[in-house]
Amino acid sequence: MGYVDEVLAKVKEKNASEPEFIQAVQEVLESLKPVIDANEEVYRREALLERLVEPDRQFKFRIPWVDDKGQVQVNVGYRVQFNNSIGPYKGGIRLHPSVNIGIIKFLGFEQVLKNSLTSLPIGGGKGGSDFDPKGKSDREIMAFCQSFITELYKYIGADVDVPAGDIGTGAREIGYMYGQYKRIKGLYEGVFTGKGLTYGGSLARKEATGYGLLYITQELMKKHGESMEGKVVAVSGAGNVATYAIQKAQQMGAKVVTCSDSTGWIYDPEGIDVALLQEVKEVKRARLTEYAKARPSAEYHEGKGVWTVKCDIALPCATQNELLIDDAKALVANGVKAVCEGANMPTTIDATKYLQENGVWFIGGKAANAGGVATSALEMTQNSERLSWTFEEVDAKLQQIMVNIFHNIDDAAKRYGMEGNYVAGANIAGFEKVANAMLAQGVC
Ligand code: NDP
Ligand code: 2IT
Repeated sequence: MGYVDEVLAKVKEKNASEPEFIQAVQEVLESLKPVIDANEEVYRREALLERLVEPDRQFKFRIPWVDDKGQVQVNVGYRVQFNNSIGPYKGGIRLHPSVNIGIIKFLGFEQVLKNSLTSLPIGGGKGGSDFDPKGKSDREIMAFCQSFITELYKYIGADVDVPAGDIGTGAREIGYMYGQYKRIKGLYEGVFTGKGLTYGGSLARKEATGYGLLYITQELMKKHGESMEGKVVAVSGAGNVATYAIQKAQQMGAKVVTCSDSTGWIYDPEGIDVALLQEVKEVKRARLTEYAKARPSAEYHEGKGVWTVKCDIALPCATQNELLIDDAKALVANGVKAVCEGANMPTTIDATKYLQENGVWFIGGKAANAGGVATSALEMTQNSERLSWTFEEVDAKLQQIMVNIFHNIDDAAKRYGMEGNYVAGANIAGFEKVANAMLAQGVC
């Protein structure tokens, strides 16, 4: 058995109850085979892959908080510090009832390679809780966030581990978490990113993941002699990533005809009205039925269905494993040209292979959604300098970073004879930098 297969077999055996983690590792290791084969002796001796797939450390803790009825509630919190060979641990905090250690580990593992691709000095980590922010009052959200940080503060710091947003964690939650950290530590430091603009946040961070997704998609189209102008785009999700992906796609002249949340989806043949979507989701925190009520051109459907719509470009921006093999078949049958992942691991391994085998240009999340964390790193830089850059400055840097990522992953795939396989290219380019840093730093 080759080194990759041996390590993969061990990962499967040791983490049998963590299917998402196994999926993430499998996708990466299998595509790294040519690189590993070329360096097998050194990597084996150094146990490089065994070290890469085992987090540096992981924390699990109780989060007690009091709801509006006076009832004590208990949630579980996690932080996985995966790898800090190229910079402090960096990655978001997910608040969703589905959160467990396997989900946080898969996200942390992907974050290591994604952060490497940004070319900025950030390692990988991820955290979260099974707390469900839906339907909670502001006071309940604050009580939860304060309790979460009362435990987490021990493990984070501006040069140690810098959390940010993810599903269920936006500016409101980051604000409460930052306030509690500052209160306990007595330190005003850039320990979170995605902060409010009045206390150290960066302009364009809110937009960055969605905008970055479109900057790389545009570069992909350009390589294939196409542009975004006039393209029909299907987006899933209706949160932070989806909203700003839709906005930027429309600024580029495309028409986005769908969005979705966990209960249903919208088909709006005239193009999604972003201002209305922001009002429904960011201000009212309501369901997409409210969007359909206010927009005569929109149809609302219960359940899943975004990928059944005819489109040129599909951008999954909701959550993991939301684009399955049958969705991939429907997209191909409808003539999709490109699929770029705004979410983390939204496409299953078989669906990814089907899309690639049928000539669809596919960029995985590690590259395609790296604009969010890249801009987080720019927020860290601004905090260190005690300066804030203009929206245009940050946006221009983001654009350059995404264009560079595209060319790096394209080149990496070419170097190993896999031209056009941007998934392999991203895994290889992300891995090379981390692997070199790990080898240079010795056994640790
Ligand atoms: P938000 O919480 O803002 O939005 C998530 C959206 O996805 C909501 O519309 C939500 O619907 C939907 N969704 C979540 N879980 C499910 C589910 N199990 N089934 C169906 N729909 C679901 O999160 P973000 O936009 O920040 O994150 C979206 C994805 O992008 C995630 O995979 C995240 O890890 C990834 N990502 C985020 C970055 C960021 O900067 N925020 C950066 C890079 C990647 P509902 O409201 O009904 O739950
Ligand atoms: O998945 C991700 O890259 C994020 N949720 C953003 C992480 C960050 O630190 O900005």
